[in-house]
Parts: sequence; structure tokens; C-alpha cells
Amino acid sequence: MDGTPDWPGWPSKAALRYRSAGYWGDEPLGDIPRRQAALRPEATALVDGERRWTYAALEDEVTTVARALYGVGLRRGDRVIVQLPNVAEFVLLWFALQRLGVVPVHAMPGHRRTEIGHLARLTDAVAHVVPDRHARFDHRVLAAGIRASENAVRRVIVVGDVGDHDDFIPFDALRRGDAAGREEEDRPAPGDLALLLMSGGTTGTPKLIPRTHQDYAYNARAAAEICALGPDSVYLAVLPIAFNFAVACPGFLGTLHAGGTVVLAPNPSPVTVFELVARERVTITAVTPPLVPHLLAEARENRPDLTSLRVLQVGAARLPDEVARRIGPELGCRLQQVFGMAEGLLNLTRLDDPDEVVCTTQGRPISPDDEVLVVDRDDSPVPEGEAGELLTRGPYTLTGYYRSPQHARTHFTEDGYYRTGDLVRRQPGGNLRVVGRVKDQINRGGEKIDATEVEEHLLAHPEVVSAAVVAAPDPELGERSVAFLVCAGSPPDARQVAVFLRERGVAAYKAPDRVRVVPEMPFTAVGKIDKRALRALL
Ligand code: J2J
Repeated sequence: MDGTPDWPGWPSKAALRYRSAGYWGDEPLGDIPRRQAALRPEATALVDGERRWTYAALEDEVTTVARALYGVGLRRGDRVIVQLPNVAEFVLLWFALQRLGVVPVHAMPGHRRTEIGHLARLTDAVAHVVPDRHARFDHRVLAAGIRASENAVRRVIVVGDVGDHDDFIPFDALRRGDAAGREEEDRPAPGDLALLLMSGGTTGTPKLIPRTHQDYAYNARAAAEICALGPDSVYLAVLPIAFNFAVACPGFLGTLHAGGTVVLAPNPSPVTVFELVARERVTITAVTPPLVPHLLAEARENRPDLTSLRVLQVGAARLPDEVARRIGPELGCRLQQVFGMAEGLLNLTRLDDPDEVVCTTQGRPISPDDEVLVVDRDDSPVPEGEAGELLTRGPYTLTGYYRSPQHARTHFTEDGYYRTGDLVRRQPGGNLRVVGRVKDQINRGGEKIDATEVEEHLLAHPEVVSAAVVAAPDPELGERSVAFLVCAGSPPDARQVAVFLRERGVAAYKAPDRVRVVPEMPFTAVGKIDKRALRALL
């Protein structure tokens, strides 16, 4: 890039306050396994199926992989796209990258050419890490295509079998330390970029969220403290491991920070989840709202042993109050609602909040220095208890997107508050209730879909003249996506649209669940497509 910084950083006065208040410390994220290995070498750190790592073994492997990554040419400040499912290799790799000050760019296994290509160009990533196959998809073919089209991506690292891609690097070779190099002098500084998370986005192309060592460590530590995590805690990672929720809220990072055990679930099916809860004596796990009724049904029908489970975190989309009320009595654990965002601000209900608060609010900020405002359209604060947009700034909330100065004015106020796009009500005591949103997004059971991004793809379809994607209420997922299309010629149906998007290399979850063909779009007074009128049609 030219001389402009990749993101703005915190104002120096705020940064000083966050340091002196003790939120921001000096420990880089990569040092967490080392610190715990010194304290409790024989304690179990990580479990993936039949594979188990003590803290000593984890620390050993992280060191070996870090040296090997250095040996294959990765250097401090480089970006690497990490696209892995819930496998132990994610954790080993992630800490090894942190050791070197190399920045993981968190992608999801379901992302395809369009998303990964965009990430590669935006970050100039030098490597792409993939599984061999996952969910009946060959990620090596995807990686080969990305490397052929994106100049910076020179290395592909494969967890599993490289197949006939002889020049791909097997992760197992890194674990054996085949390409050993040195490591130590590349220690990152606390304010350095530590990772890049994808934003749910509302501007057509996914934006990236820069997280630093000091802010992300605080995020994980503060969440772990509120969840009362310690060496006896066992966290089950059910959600995708690269998702901010599963990484640091408190996720695997908060758990390892506290000296606990992280167990990886290979899939989110209730049977798998409860088998692992019983086998590993899991104390805390996190899910999205659509999973909850399935967990309740499985618990009722098969009476699994849930005696170890103390906390069920639920977040990423709105949990209906009536479902929330069933969790404590039926699963015998404490519900914790989580209203978080990859951009930073994390709201949690507290374990000792009254049941009514836990079941009807989405929590309150985790830091005394999280500043939240609830405002009307003119950015004026609304009276207590009324709905308004949530604005926030604080010690672990971004101050600007990565390499996107053009979004400064649209997504932040002049005072540096991030516009969350969420409509909330503030209850007495400071807990928030999420009541809607002003951003043009569909929250499909926790998976965020940027309406504009999908509309732009739909407009590339030869028969589509005009397209508008909106959320429809759905009993299972909370919301599903509906595409309204104005077409010339024979209109495509939902299946054909899904195939069209797949061929364009777009992740499958972005395909509209339903397609409605309309003769023309309704417009607002200022000439924009009237999405409110479209939603009223549903
Ligand atoms: C309603 N909407 C919610 C909730 C998030 C923890 C938990 C979730 C995320 C996440 C996360 C909600 N009720 N309980 O990163 O660390 C919607 C809001 C929010 C957006 C953020 C974490 N919890 N949401 O979901 O970056 O609209 O992060 O602004 O994917 O999800 O989405 P995302």
C-alpha cells in the first residue's frame, strides 16, 4: 500500500486510558499456550475426536509449526487466509501464526471463489490454508483457482491429503517440523494487527475488521472472567471455530487463557453435542438460536447426561423469550445470552442476573469502558427504554475497517462511535434488548447476508432487470432471505438462482431461500426500492 495506514487505530487519549485501566496488557496472543504450559503442563488443553493435547504438547506443536511456517517464508505482518472447519489444526496453526506476528484472515469453510478472491486482493494474503475436502467440497480445487488468479497467494497449505497438487504444503509436514526456521525475533507488539475478521457487511463487498493483540486478548479475558472460566472449565466449540463468538467470547481463546480445556465438535448435531458434553464433562458451550429447539428435543427424548453443563451461551441472532425460558428448566444449566459482533462490542447476560433479565435481554457490555449510545435518526439520544440505533466505542471495538477509509463516514460518527446498525432498547440496569435493525442485512439464524452484495450478483443474471433481497420471518431460522426480482424474459426460480450464484463462486448460504417475481418494484419518495413495502408483501 501507499503511505496511508491500513486502519486508523484508537485516539491516543483513549489508548492511554485503556492501558492504564489495565484492559490492554503486553502479552501477545501467541504466548497464551506458553504461559499455561509452564503452569499446568499435564492438563488437557485441546481435544479433537480421539486426539488430545496437554498444554505441554500444545506448546511444543505450536513452536514447531511456527518454526516451520517461518521456514516456508512467512514473516511478521504477512496475511494468511485461514479457511478450516473445527479441527485441532486450526488451533495449532492459529497460535503458530500469532507467534510469528503473521495475521490470520478468518474465512469460513463455505466461502467460495468470490469471497476468498476478495479477501486475497484486499489483504494481499501470501498463503491460503484449506482442508482437503469438507462438506463434499474439494477445497484444493478452490485453492488452486485462487492461487492461479491472485498473484500474492503463493502458498497453499492443506490439512489432510494434498492429492495431486504436489506443490501444496501438507500441514502434517509443518507439524513434523520438516522446514524448520527460526522464530523468536519476530515477536509482535501489543498494538500490532493480530487477526482480520469478516464483517457481516452492508456495503456490497465484505469488509474486514482489524483486531490487535491487546484488544483481542482483553475481549477474550473479559468474557472468560464473566463466564467464570478457570482450569476446571471445559468449553465445547460447536459453532464454526473461526467465528468471533467461538474464538474469543470467550471461545477457545478465553478458555485457554484461563487454563481450561477446549473440545472441538465436528458438527452441530444435538447427538454429537450431547455425546461430547457427557464424554468430556463439558461445562460451557455456545450455539445460535436455531439450534436450541433441537437441543431441547434431544434432551427430552434421549435424556443425555448433562450434569457437567453449567452454561449455555446463545447468540448471533435473536433468541425468542419463550425459547429462552425453557433452557434452564429443561437442560439444567444457566442460559447466557450473547449479543456480540466481530466489530467488537460484546454484551452478555451475567450468570447471577435474575432469570427474567437472562430470558428477556441480550445482555450488557462486558467492559466498564464500553460506551454505548441509543440514538434516533439524527444521532440524538432517545429517552431511556425507547428503541434507537446502538452506537458504541471502547477498548475492543474497531475504529475503522481494514484498508477501507471510504467507510469512515458511513459506519462511524465524528466522535468515533461505530454504528452497529442494530435497533435496541436499553432497560433499567443497562441491559439491552435487540428489537430490529437499520442495516440492510438478513440474519439467517446467525449467518449474516448482506442484501446489497447478493443483489449485485443477481443483477448480473441475464434475465434480471431489478433485484431486492429482504428478510422474511421464519419459525426455524428467525429469518430467511427472499429475492424480489423484476425480469425480462423467463424468470429463474430459486433453484436456478442458487445454481447461478454457485457458478459465480458465491457461498451457498447467500442464495435466496425464496424468489418472488414482481412486475415492478415499489419505490420510496426519494426513488429507492421500498423494502418496507416488499416485506409487507410477505
Ligand atoms: C440479536 N442479534 C444479534 C443477538 C448478534 C458473539 C455473538 C455473536 C456474534 C455475531 C459475535 C445477537 N440478538 N443475541 O461476533 O462474538 C446480530 C447483530 C449484530 C450482528 C453481528 C460474537 N447477536 N446479533 O453475531 O459479526 O445484528 O457477530 O450487529 O456475525 O449480529 O454479527 P457477527
